[in-house]
Amino acid sequence: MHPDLTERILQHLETADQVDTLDLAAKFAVDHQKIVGALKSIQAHGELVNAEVATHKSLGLTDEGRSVVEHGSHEALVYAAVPEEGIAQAALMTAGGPNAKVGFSKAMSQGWILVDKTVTPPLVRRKVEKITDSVKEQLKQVAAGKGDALPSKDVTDFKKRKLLQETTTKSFVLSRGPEFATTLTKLETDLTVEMLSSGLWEQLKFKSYNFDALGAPPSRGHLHPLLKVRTEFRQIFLEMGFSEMPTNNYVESSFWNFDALFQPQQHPARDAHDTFFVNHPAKSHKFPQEYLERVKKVHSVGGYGSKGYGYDWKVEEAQKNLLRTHTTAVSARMLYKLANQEGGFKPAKYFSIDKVFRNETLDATHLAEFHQVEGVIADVGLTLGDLIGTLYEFFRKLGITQLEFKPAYNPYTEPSMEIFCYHPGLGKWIEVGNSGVFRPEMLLPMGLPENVNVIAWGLSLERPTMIKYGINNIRDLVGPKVDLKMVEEGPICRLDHV
Ligand code: FB9
Repeated sequence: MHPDLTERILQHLETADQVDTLDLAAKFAVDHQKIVGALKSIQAHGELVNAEVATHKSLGLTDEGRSVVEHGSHEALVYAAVPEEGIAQAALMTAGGPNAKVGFSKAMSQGWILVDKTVTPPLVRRKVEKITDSVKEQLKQVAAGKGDALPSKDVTDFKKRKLLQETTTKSFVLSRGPEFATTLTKLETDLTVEMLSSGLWEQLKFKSYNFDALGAPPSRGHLHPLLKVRTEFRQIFLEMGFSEMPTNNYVESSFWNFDALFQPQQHPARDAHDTFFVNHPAKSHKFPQEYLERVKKVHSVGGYGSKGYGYDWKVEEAQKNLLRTHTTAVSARMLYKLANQEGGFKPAKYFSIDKVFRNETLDATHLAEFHQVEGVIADVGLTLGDLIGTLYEFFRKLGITQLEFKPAYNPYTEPSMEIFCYHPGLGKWIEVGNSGVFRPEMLLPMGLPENVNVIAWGLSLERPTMIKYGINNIRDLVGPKVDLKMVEEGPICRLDHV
């Protein structure tokens, strides 16, 4: 919008009682939209002009109509394609251009050409020496803005042939308004104390409020994708009747992290190259003493039908503090409590979603810490079939229906299974977790009844989150190099519950 355009319009209205914005566009040789823009600006300054909406129907050329003006009508092109010696009709359909079929029938009805059937094959020949392409001439009239002169029957025919089209243009008929002026006064946007105290406000004009304006989005926090996916997982567990375990202790004793799970003290997982040991405090000293003795016994000489590992179990090893390597340490604590609670054992379903730490080789998808998602069910007579059925239900709620299980080994579960699924989004099979039935050597020293089995499974939170949000490198999801825009703009997480 030219700033002087508003004043040129107002000056025009000083002498003209009314004017159409289309005429102003022609007069000022500017696009009509610029006139409309200037009008909106004038109207924002008050009732300087009246503006009545006007609609104009006009004839306009279609793209095909413009092609006829440039190259000639379809019938004229067909006539021009007929040589002195004549031409087979099939050949003419090619030589006569993209609209040869329409052109042929129009040229025949105009008497410009004929079909000579006295020869074989029949040939199309010219019937007249020369033609006048009236269609082209009439459409040139429309292009020159003289469409009103066309006979109505021709207009109807050209519309039917999609050479002409009605166009409706909206414009405004302007006239001087009650607050007419030939210049725009500056609109104030703020009412100040000075204006009020001096009384100046009475001489000023104020910009009207725009109640449709959107408010400035307040700056606010944003949930990290991991937390969004955690919420979805938590919802699934709650829907399935699971209760969340208290996982607010990253530091754990080796006793609960390993010994309680019947993991032998020489197991490589307990080496410093796999586990982060804590120096301060280096040791835990408070354990349920009778339970500790039963753990010591089952490791060293066995019991409950097991022959144990046959080594000299040391409490000093069990006292060592570490950063928990799995949330199964928390599950062990919960199962011990379940076995020894007031009123005795009752069936339970627990879950946890929290950080675990492993001193492992780092790569694009693995850091030394990740969030483990774990589900645990304790009940009388549970079987591997119950575990498989529970896994199908759990993953169904994640949008996954095709599962496969592969026998695996864990020190604390037997049988154990790796879980694989066909991931529709990735279009391939992927590993999605591990699972198993806790061993009697783990459960019976806790004091759980002999007929109680505990099934459990685990997976990570990072892998599904990276897949869901299309992140390939774990360092783009967590750590100091994360682009906070990713956090801010990440969509809400909706797992495809099926
Ligand atoms: O999460 C894993 N993969 C996964 C999970 C979900 C997913 O998308 C959802 C379907 C929509 C996509 C992928 N994995 C386990 C498999 C692999 O990523 C693996 O490379 C990494 N694993 C971690 C441990 O690696 C050191 C994932 C983590 C894991 C593995 C096992 C357990 C927990 C976490 C366990 C357990 C367990 C077993 C028995 C009893 C109790 C707990």
